Amino acid sequence: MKRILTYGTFDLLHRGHINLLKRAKDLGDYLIVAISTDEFNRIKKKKAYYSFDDRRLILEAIRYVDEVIPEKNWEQKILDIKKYSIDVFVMGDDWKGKFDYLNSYCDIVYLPRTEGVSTTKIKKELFRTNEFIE
Ligand code: C2G
Repeated sequence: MKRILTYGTFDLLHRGHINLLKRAKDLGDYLIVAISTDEFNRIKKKKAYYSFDDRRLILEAIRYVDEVIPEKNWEQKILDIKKYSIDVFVMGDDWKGKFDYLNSYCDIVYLPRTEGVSTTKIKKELFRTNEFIE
């Protein structure tokens, strides 16, 4: 059984996230997603709208996702790869090269990001439309 691992905040879930998760799952048989905790998002300087528990509930409901674990720090990836016997580490290519140091532990795959959608873009558009609600 080929085991896949990916990391992310996955806030305000959108088609870019789903495309990533689908393609990651297509690379193997079992997909583990490490979701950034609220505390780690503060370190990443990312403010998630949904709490870790909400994001975990949402990710666990996705057909491509087999298991969700917490991402608490930048340093846990090697331990996770060993602990979960990971064959392939997957990230969107906005991270291209950043995790090549893991290639002595498993295969590394960077998948093209889905253009035209992002959580930041969603938040900006919501904020802008809100301005015009009477
Ligand atoms: N993604 C994508 N296309 C988009 C937006 C996101 O393919 N339009 C991918 C990202 O490349 C990432 C995953 O979806 O692989 C999750 O995106 P984020 O939640 O923004 O993840 P990030 O905050 O970059 O966290 O240790 C790694 C970090 O936790 C990654």
